[in-house]
Amino acid sequence: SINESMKAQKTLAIIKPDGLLGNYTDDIKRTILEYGFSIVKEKIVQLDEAGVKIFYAEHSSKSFFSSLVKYMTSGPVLVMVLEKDDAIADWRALMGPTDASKAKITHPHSIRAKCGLDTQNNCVHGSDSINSAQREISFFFKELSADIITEHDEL
Ligand code: RTP
Ligand code: MG
Repeated sequence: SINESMKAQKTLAIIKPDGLLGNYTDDIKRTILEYGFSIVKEKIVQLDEAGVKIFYAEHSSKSFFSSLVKYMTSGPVLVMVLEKDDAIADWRALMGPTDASKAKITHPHSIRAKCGLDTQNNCVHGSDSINSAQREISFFFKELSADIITEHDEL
């Protein structure tokens, strides 16, 4: 079928607490749809410390980790599964660089340039690889993890 031949890829996107608080959700979702993604799943969640520590485990030894945990638990987030051809790379490109203050100069049309503030408060998350996308999608949406091997299936 056409759908099968297009090899749509899924990625996990999060509108972080500053994004929800700043009322950027509608703008970001409009941009997502304009760029040809479909929003397969979405839900609002309040993360707790334990959840963030698992979700961002790769950063557990970084100096900014405790600050990141505080930030990501400071309010609700909107979690979405996005789908399109090359969804992982295309969503990362649309978000822009991690440091939103630099994004404003180098990638002024990116989401982080428009909605973010600095290297921590950058409004959105995106999976950075196929493995991350599978792990992160199954972390939030267990029902999509049937064909995915995950080490976090207790959540
Ligand atoms: P994300 O995982 O949220 O999509 O962001 P990213 O790939 O662009 O950046 P990453 O290196 O994975 O960092 C994860 C999140 O940690 C916060 N951070 N704070 N204070 C700091 O120096 C610092 N560096 C990173 C940001 O919220 C970043 O998005
Ligand atoms: Mg990352």
